[in-house]
Amino acid sequence: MNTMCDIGIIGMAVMGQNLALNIARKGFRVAVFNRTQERTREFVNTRLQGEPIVPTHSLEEFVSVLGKPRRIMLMVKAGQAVDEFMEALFPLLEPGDLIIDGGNSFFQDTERRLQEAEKRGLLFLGTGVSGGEYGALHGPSIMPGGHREGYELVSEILERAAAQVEDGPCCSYLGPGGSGHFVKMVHNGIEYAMMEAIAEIYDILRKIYGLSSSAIQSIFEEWNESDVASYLVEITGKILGVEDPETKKPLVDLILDAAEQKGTGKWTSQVAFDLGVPTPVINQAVIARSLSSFKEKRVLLSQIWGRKNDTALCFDSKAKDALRQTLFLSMVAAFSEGFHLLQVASEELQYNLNLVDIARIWKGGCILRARMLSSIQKALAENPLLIFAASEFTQKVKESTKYARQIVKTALEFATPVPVLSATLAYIDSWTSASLPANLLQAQRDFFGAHTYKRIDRPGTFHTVWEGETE
Ligand code: NBP
Repeated sequence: MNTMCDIGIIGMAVMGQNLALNIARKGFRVAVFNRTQERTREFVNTRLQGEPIVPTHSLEEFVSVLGKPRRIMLMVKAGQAVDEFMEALFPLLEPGDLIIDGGNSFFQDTERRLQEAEKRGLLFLGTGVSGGEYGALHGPSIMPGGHREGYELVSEILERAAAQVEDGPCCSYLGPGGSGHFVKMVHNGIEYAMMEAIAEIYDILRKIYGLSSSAIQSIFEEWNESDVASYLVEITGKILGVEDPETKKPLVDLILDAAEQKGTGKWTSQVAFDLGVPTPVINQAVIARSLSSFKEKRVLLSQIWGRKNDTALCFDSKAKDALRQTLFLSMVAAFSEGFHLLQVASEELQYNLNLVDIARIWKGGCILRARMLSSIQKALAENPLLIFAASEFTQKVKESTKYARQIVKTALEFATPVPVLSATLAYIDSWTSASLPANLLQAQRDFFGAHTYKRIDRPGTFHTVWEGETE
């Protein structure tokens, strides 16, 4: 019997442990290693139930138990840890061996690492893994990019470990270079936007309509059977139902309202700016997290402003429907921005991405999984400029826009900030406006900087002396 391992995983924190168990339960033999040995020991002692998992205690031992060509997956903290492990692995590996970085690495780091691996004759895959702890164990969405020959070496393992949906495993080779991590970064940007949209709807429900957490819980549970059905709506319902064991209050009411972030949302916005792709909904979600983190200053200013949270509106089924339609619109806008960014990146960075396939592998296992992804697959197959403009969506988006205007207006009247919901409207209204006030911007630019402008009534480039000569 071959006792060599089919794959090795480095990094035994939550993701590495669960992925190792998942792969082993599919019948593959998995070697594991962690910088701090205690973590490996604890994993072996507390979680193994006869799975074919081989704990190792040095990198040399780890490499020695792997079948050739060796397949090694790093599930460590993104950044320096990945570089350190790669440096340590290089002298132990042979040409044709494969390193997979399964963490949330920045795609430009992945491009660099791929070249470093290539110089040594090694294969490299930068692979996004979405689904958190549960997904890693039961089937995540896996987004690999890099050397195609590398993917061939692990396709069977990754595709069997991935979540399965009606049209296949949620894992597919995405493209060359850092494309896998690029797609995962955009996935996280969309995730930020959807989370913030849900949070803003929750805020309206509790502050303007005065609903309790348990009443809001029922609404999200109901919505999870509708056009906004998704993992994030589902977990929101569950979260709102959890009681703090000590105080017996809803736990969510006791959590400090200061959001943290690890950077993938910010990278999405930064890259979108670099590529000239408008992503206001995602950007506002990133900004909302940063602003929330200034808790003490907000408390001080709210006292100076004399802000009170008087609830005033009566909640009824019309309001509930309008809020659902508003959430639907923000979700579609977030996906539109994300797929637009992927489309432009695919051309600019020569990733040759298959957007329909990306929508498919997001349908299961990952944080973005949502009922609307089946419609998004169809919309993308039409190859529209933007998803919300595809025939699959136009009518419904137009309809939802009317409701979103009412909701955003109400929120503004009550000074309840809804940056993502209002950015959603601004995004759709801007894209569907034949005329924007950029004519005035061009005039201003020409006034102070002689930047020139174009006219609508004749070709050419023009400059005007807008007032008397300055010299
Ligand atoms: P963490 O991101 O918390 O990283 C912990 C692991 O990194 C441990 O194995 C730790 O080893 C190792 N590590 C660190 Br920290 N610094 C190191 C260094 N300088 N050298 C060597 N090893 C080092 O783990 P995670 O939450 O399981 O996530 C793993 C990757 O997957 C990350 O890139 C993460 O962004 C990504 N991801 C996470 C999730 C999630 O839900 N958690 C979801 C999707 C993707 P030690 O035990 O010796 O400290």
